[in-house]
Amino acid sequence: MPELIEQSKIISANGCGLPQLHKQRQDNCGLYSHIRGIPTSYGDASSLTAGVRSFVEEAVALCQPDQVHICDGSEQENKMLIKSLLESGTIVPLPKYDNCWLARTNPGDVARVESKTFICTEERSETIPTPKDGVKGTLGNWISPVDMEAAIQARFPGCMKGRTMYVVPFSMGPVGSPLSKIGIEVTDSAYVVASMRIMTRMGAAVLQQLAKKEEFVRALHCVGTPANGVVEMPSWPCDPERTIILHKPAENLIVSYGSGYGGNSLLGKKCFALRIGSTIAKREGWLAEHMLILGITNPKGVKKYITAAFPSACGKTNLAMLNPSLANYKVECVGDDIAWMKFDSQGVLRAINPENGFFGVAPGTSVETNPIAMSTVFKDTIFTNVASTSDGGVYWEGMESSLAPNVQITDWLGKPWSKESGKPAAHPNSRFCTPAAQCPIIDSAWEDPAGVPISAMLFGGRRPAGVPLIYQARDWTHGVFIGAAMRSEATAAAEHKGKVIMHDPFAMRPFFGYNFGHYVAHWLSMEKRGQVPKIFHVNWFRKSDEGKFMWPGYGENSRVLEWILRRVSEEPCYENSAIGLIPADGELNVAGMKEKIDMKQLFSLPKDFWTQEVKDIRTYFESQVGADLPASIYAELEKLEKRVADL
Ligand code: GTP
Ligand code: SPV
Ligand code: MN
Repeated sequence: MPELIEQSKIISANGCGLPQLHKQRQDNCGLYSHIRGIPTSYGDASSLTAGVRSFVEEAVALCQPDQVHICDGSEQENKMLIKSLLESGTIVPLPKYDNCWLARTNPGDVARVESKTFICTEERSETIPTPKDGVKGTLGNWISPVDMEAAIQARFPGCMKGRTMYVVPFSMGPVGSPLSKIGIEVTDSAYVVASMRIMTRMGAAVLQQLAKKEEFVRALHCVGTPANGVVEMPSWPCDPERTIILHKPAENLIVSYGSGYGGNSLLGKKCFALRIGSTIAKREGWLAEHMLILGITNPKGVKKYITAAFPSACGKTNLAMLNPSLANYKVECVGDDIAWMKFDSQGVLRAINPENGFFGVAPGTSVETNPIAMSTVFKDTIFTNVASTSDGGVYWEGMESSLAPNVQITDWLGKPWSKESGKPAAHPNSRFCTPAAQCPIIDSAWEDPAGVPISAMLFGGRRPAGVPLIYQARDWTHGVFIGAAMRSEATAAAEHKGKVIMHDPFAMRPFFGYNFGHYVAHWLSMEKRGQVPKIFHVNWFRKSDEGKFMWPGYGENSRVLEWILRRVSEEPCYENSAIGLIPADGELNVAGMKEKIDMKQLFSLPKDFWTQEVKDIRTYFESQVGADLPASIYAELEKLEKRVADL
């Protein structure tokens, strides 16, 4: 981002949505104990670099907080934050565990809001492909610079009156790694600060790094107040009606208003690491993806790293922490949600996890399904919207077996709960926010500034019908096609209703920072830049006619990873199928499985299903992406259509 310093001048000059202000003189003692006349209640304003200072000054003038707190990331600061969160009733203690807290949000603020998330560019076509006439685009939302400015002016002036503005310096990736990037989030939510401290490298070290090289993404966040001035739930202020999440890639700027939840407010995550990140990656020739990163060692001691892109709530955290059922395999975790990948000077694709923690789906996490997560989250963790127990612990769907007898359960809304309630105790999108370093299988190279070398990439989603457990792409272009054609059942991670099968290309549909057609072209171009990994598609979620999962999943997925590793080392353990390479008869190791697996059904390719599938993919490509989709992807679709016709 070498142009950023230049941009910071431009931003100061033209306001970029924040009013233009005059530089404030430092006060007499030489310390910046005021910022534009507003006292700093914590931290040292003189530690701010010039660009950060001018961003904060603009934010102060716009939002008019009562005081400014400059975060240093210290233990002492965290204690203060927790104390204030307890006082406001935002969190309650969980005395059963060590330094764990439970936040209950306003029930209107429980997930990302894709419909209120916008990318701002001069031209609409830079942000989204042009859908066919009369078709509503589903590949992101565009906003013009004028409308973005108006949206800010309608919400932000004076929005922090009576509140504290926190200045959060954070690094995505290890501080100082050549693959890392820095952000400054300005927020009025102590919950966000405490969560950013877990999810990113946050505090004084980041400011010191900025002093060496001043490049950073600006992120402004406010929980907001409803237009009628009535704060429904003082412990969780928000403004769901007017929530808006804005990104301006040309200025590396994020502006988020109205929600305190997850990806809406922890701006380092989806807003920076994926939306803004993907635009930086396009410019600089690398990839910013919604992918887990894991290391897997086979019984011979050979270790490979794999990434996998599954849509939200489709199994990334679970796979990243896999406890292999196959003997003598070892999985280690580098990251569970986001991968930044770049070719090194040898042409090897290397990945870092830009995050520092896991913001994981709680329901379904259990000692049976993800014992590693269960041994990570009961220390130094902030839980959000899970249920609580009368013995000071947490509870969610899936934890039945670890529930102590005679405990009373209080659901995520704070109401008494029993199995007979007929509603889930924890919100389906309830989460744990926990430090990655605590994960017992965290990879020894997870903070390696050079990243880890990637041998294979997986795409996958929730496909109850028609899609087999595993297949391999024939080559890179075919693999990119598979990513572009991905579909999955909707989950609770966003505002979608029901179990509809949605297109979710590359598991990035809610996270593209620029036109999806151009994104596919960028992916295709990676093949010219270095050695590209092999690409696979997996589906743990195929169901039988009786509606049961045909594959047990979780630890048993190690069997699929074993086949992938064998393919990475070019073992001829495959056969051709209409959709790609699948395990040859007997080559997927199912020896010793508890369940009897109907392999024929699991790998069947019903002609009627695939005929409809290729039709749907064509309709989707033609109506949503049109001419922006590279011709070679249409050519892949044609090849698939021909093979499906021969089924
Ligand atoms: P985000 O954090 O939203 O990006 O989600 P994620 O992709 O990390 O999903 P996660 O691993 O948290 O899984 C979401 C849900 O899928 C949980 O309820 C899991 O129990 C369930 N799940 C994960 N892996 C499997 C599997 O192999 N089989 C089955 N049947 N369910 C799974
Ligand atoms: C997702 O929805 O993919 C998440 C959770 O990882 S959030 O941080 O809310 O985006
Ligand atoms: Mn995610």
